[in-house]
Amino acid sequence: MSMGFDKETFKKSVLFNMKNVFRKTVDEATKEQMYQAVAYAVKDVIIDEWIATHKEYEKQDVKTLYYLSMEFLMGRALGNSIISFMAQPDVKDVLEELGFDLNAIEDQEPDPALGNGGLGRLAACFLDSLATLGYPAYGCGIRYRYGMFKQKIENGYQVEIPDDWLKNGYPFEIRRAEYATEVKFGGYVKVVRENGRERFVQEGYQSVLAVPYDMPIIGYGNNVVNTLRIWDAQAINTFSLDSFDKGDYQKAVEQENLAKTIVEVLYPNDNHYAGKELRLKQQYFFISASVQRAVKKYMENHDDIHKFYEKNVFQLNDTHPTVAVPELMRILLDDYGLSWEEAWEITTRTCAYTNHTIMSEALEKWPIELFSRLLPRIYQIVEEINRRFQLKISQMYPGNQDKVRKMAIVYDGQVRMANLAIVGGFSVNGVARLHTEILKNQELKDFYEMMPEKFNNKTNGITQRRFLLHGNPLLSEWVTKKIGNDWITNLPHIHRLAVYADDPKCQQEFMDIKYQNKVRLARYIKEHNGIEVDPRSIFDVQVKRLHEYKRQLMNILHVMYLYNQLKDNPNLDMVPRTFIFGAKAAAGYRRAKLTIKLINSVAEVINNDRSIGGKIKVVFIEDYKVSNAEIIFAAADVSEQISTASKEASGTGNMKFMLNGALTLGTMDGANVEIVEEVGAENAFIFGLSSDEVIRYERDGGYDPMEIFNNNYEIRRVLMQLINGYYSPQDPELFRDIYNSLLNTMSSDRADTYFILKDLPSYGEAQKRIDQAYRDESWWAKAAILNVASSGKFTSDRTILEYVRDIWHLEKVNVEL
Ligand code: GPQ
Repeated sequence: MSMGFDKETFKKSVLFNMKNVFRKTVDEATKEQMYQAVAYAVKDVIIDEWIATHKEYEKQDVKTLYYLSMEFLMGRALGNSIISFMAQPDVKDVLEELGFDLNAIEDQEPDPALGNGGLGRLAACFLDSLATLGYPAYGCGIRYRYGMFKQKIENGYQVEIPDDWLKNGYPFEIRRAEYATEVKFGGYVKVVRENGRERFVQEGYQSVLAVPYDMPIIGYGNNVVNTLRIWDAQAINTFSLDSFDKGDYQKAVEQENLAKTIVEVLYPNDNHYAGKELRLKQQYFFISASVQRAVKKYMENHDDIHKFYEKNVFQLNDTHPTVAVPELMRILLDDYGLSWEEAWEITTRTCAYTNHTIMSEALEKWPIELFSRLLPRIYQIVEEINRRFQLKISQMYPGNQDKVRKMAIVYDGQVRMANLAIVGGFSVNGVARLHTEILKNQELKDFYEMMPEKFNNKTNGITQRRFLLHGNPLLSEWVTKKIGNDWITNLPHIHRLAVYADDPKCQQEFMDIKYQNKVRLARYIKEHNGIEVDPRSIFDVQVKRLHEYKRQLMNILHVMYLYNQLKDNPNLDMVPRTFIFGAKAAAGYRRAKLTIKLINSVAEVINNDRSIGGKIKVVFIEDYKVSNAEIIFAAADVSEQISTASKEASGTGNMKFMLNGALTLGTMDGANVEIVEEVGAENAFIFGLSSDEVIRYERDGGYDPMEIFNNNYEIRRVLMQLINGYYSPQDPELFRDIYNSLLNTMSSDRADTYFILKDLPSYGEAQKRIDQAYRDESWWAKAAILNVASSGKFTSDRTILEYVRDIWHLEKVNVEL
């Protein structure tokens, strides 16, 4: 037990908070009120540690990491917090004494979904590991009024419902009005001459007040509580406003509106840049507030701004926070009066950039017109960074205009944020070995050649505290019984499980646990989808954002193929299979949404066809999110990681499945490569083109999907079913766009951009191998246990230790009570 948790005190605290917040006794309380009262009681438990942690940081004058991210996909806090101060059994008891079930109470909490997918969830895992390892760190982000939308499926179509997560208040957060900060937009830059020097002042601007809310990030069993600081926007008091006094009523109203709209909603795009003005406002809003605050905090205890980088490091989570580079420059130049050279030295020693994709549609390129209108002073600084950098290019590569064209920061009417992030920092990292190699050798080749010392790899990881300890209590207890509990903070030790992989009794125990977890998921599916699934069937799962490169379409085309085989031969010898999908499509991504409709249409036909004897079921789980993900990973037999090789930077779901004993069905892409390296190719099902092959086809051509269509009867049959109304009798044209995307070269893109037809035959082969392998239960159990046992590398604790060692150089802090 840590954190001075005491069962009786906790119980009193629940009763006290129930009375104080709701004026109720527990027997009058709803489950939702009980959740709130328990959450406040949790805050009571950790508040002293939260204070003590920051006292200790101050006392030791530590170096601090600011993890700057537009997204933090936290998931629910309650269950995870209780686990962190190691009081789960006691809290469970207390609630039972009060007549409540802990699981049901946890279910009352809305998932704070301030993120889209992998990138936002990675940030959340990193915060968990940083606190658990005892490193001083802030997460800095936006307190979106509406997070990731809730997904309903109506008539097979995705419908988006606003996520009003703050509706009942969020008990874990604390508003910190004392740190409110002004952020300025628009206007123009005036040059004033002051004792022989030029000074730049922004005038005629609109501004908003950034107000931070802090959420506790609780380390596991170590008394450390870090902070996720998310910024809300408020109008600057309109009546003391200069422009209002001048009668500029219009401007006062505009500022009011700006504040309201700026944090209104998370953009629901994953791996996709939409170029919206409001998005750039969001970026500058939270970056300006975070950077201003970091500088102020530093100067409260130090007197030399020149050494800022010794005590502060900014990690940019993709290019979204890249305005941190010119913003820090602005503060150093304009507020502290440093020279350009001094400011640049500090900035480039403070900032570091993580790249999360090579997908070109994700590249942020802001039109100069928009950028300079919204951020006039920042744009000036970017122009100067660019001017000096272009000069450097010309010095290094005299006369080579091609280098300038490719590497310039401002070019062709656009501000290229990735180039700015690379030039403005001291580190550039990819998120899996293969991804980093592709960055160095293809996407960022010119930068790598010019500044190889900046480039490094940090293979992603996940927190085992949420995705095994919390999400899979049965397996968790089993692992602990076998090897002790230090895997919770030292995942590589889970390798000690390997010796049990061959033991028939252990295999049986493992399969029983998997079965119980499948029953739990089946119950969830029955409750939420009304579909019955058989927990004895193979649970074959693909859950992740819907994107063409992730190839959910290939998965469902294969299901259509299998169904055809079954219709031809109802006695086909196959292990019953439940194909489970979960995916949100960006609201404006039409083909992705149509793919959801296709999956549901196929499900409708197959699930209602009695003639196939229930050998295939297809389930689309509504509203895939962190809380149901925990249940899904625990129940999976097969983990579908089937992206076109080279396209998935890393993937992190793949790691969560592995940790829970699912076998990977995947391409040699992203972190799959390293997963296979750890567990052995014989314990996974690998198929498809390699990244080199994909890149070669993309460069040289030579792939014609029509050839496959013409020569492969089974594939042709499936494709024809997309346009003959087989799955959409009322509207045979419904899936024409999907058909076209695979075959039609009339569109501007190459047909079958993601090599779905090319990989489909080898995918089908791999699926057959799975069918065969599952029949040998002992083999399967062994392979599954070996997957769990080999997952040690993929803890985010390891990832964080590597960031600390190579990039951040933080010191571990001990918090004694
Ligand atoms: N990723 Cl650029 C996102 O989730 N959203 C994005 O906008 C971008 C990347 C993912 C990426 O697709 C996965 O392969 C990674 O595992 C993940 O970031 C974390 O690095």
